Amino acid sequence: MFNNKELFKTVFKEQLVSRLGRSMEDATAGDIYKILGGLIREWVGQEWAKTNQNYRVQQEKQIYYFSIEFLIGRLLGNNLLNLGILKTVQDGLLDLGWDLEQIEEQEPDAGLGNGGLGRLAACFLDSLASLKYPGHGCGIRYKYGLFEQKIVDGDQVELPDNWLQKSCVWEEQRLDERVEVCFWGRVEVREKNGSPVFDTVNCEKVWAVPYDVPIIGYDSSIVNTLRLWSAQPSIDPSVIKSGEFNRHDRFLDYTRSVESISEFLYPDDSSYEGRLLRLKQQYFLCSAGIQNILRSFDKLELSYTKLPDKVAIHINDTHPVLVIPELMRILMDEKGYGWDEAWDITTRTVSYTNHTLLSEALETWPVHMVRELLPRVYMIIEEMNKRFCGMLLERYADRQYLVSQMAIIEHDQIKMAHLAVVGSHSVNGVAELHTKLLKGSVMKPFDDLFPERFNNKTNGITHRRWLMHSNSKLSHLINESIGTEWIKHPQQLLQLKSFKDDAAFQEQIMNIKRNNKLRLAAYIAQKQGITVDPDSIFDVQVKRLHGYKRQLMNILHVMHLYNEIKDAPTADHVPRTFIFAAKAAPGYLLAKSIIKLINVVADVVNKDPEVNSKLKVLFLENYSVSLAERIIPAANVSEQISTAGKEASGTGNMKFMMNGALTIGTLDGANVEMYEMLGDDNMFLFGLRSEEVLEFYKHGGYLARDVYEQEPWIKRVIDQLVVPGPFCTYDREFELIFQSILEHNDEYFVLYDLDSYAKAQAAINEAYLNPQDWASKSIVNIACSGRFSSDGTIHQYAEDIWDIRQVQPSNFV
Ligand code: 26Q
Repeated sequence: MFNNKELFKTVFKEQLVSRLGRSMEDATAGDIYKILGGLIREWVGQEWAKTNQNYRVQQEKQIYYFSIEFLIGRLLGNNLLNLGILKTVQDGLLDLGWDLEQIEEQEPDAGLGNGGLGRLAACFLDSLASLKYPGHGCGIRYKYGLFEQKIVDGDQVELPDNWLQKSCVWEEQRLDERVEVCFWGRVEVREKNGSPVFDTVNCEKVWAVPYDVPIIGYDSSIVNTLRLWSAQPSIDPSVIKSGEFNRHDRFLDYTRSVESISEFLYPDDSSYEGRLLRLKQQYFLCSAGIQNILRSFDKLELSYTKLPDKVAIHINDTHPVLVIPELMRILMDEKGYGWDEAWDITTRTVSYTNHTLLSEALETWPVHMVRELLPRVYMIIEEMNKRFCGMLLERYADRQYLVSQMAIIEHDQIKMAHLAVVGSHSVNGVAELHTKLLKGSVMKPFDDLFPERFNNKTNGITHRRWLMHSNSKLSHLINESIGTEWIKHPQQLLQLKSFKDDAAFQEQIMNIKRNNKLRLAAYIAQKQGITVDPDSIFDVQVKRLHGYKRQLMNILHVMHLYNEIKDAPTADHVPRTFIFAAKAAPGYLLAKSIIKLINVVADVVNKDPEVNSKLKVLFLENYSVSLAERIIPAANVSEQISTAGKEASGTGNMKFMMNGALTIGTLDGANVEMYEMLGDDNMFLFGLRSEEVLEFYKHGGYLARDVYEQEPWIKRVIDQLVVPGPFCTYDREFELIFQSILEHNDEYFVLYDLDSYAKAQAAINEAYLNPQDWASKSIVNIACSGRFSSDGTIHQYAEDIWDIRQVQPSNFV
């Protein structure tokens, strides 16, 4: 049906009538979306069932990717692309009077994540299915995704993201596969055949109900599964009769507390209740996921010692680390294994990725909290700690300090990263520099102890979503120039290098970019009523708002440009449009005041007729996957300006590169590997190196106040934060920002790097004045970006960590 436009149109119209009771003439865009999504979901059902059946029959080893976040965004466009039916559907709908793009916009973003870590999980699922690997996601079906951001008078306001309101066309509830998860209770020990047996009594039971989302591979005939768990009350009628729920309000309390488990991504953790809820979420995911894996494994009728041959479990940061004690618990308490055997099975099955070196993001949980909520799991963690410390004591008899430094439990806190390293067979960082720093700093003693465990896997992005879907014109131009082999082998994009000096190709590249800029300009005009000049440099910084990402440095530089223009209004300036989008964590006040500052500066700059033909500033609200897909193809300049050593990898950097933007950046995260390919000719580097930053942290020697006193233009912009003037309406308006720099000595070296940043920005202006040269650099960026396809990353995980193989659907029964 989907390969024949006329047939598609006929079926589509029939469905519209039979399912919705609507004729084509009366249908809304929402109706069209619903019918189209439903049709596709049904159509992939066959291949979904076939994939699952064959995985079962052929007993292929499966990888389960556990993540507290899956930032998958919209699925319609990508599913059409991967199924190879985009064109038929697009043309068919056009005949019926509808523009596919408009239909795609009907789909709410599945915002089940807040940034890089969650988006990486989504890119990995796309690569797994496209490369025919048996790999699935395991996550939580949050009722509300990451908050919707509104900007009101320059301030961020958070609204709930009720993405399921209109029901999700892709998901399938599988009630028959629900499992029970237990909280609280008390552990009782009894003896059976001379061995202790542990029972948890009086626990609170919760149903974990799976909702499956098909993950469709690109031209692969593989449909893998993202299984999202939802919490529902589990009430045994006998319990109600027995009187425990004789009071209606207690029943309601229970129901509320259960449903809250899968209600919000990142519950507010400023209170004890909030933190407890987060811990509940983590265990809920781990326990449901592990029970589910073991249930499938049971069907193979193999010994559990064979589990690592059939299953790999990967944990995306430490949030799902409780899979380790949970697997131990089931193997020992339910399957009858002893500690050593269970430990061997568990560690050979689990692997772990670290995504951050920031100390505030390294998870710890108070012992009492885990002990109360998960008494049996706590006993197992305690035993792990005891055994591990015992081993350390023997090995490091002369260096006892290492024992407390490496312990899993210390000062009544459980260190989840230590638990992850000790309980898994592989630990990886997400870019070469990050892995080097991980091995050399926070994880140093672990790397000394288990050197074979540590490895690097540089992140990647799916070129299907981030190039083929979001920038289809560029994708088609590439096909015309180097053929289509790059689609399956993205490293082939390197062939584009031979076009870098081809004037006709350069012009085509620049035309596509200009069209993308016009499309973004139209969006901006519609949303904010502001016109932007498509011939200005579109300079973009879009990512979570965080001190280390240094959006502040960017906006301080913009304030400086404003000052320069005001000082010499008739001087020449290369016109620039600075575009920001970012969400700040609701409780992160400094980040919120940076959002406010950006909005204030935007307002001043955009309204000043002396300035606004040369400089514009936009803050686009509610940054999300779909907004990223609109913004990134339109960028000329990509801002990747984190304090060196702080950004584990970054993945936005790769998306911009793949879309032909030039990067202004520090030698941080994966920027280092981009630079290795691009060199000084094709990237604008500036700022401190990570070794220098570390040296300052260790030995001091940096005083932000010195820079402030010695560089007049910097003093001027810093003062403008607190002295009434163009950007500050009342005395000390941006005091928080001012203090973070001068009182707290600029933790992220914003002032230190500001001058070198301004010089790199000036170099960009120079380069932009030569359009051929700029186009050539842009082409080299696209050509080198294939190295950062998540396909390459997934092949490495598959081979080095998971030991899984690509399947051949042609052999499917
Ligand atoms: C930790 C403790 C308590 C509460 C929350 C958290 C928490 C939540 C989310 C800690 C970290 C995160 C998310 C981290 C993240 O997104 N890291 C990014 O991962 C990307 C993929 O590897 C990298 O490219 C980015 O550099 C990294 O910042």
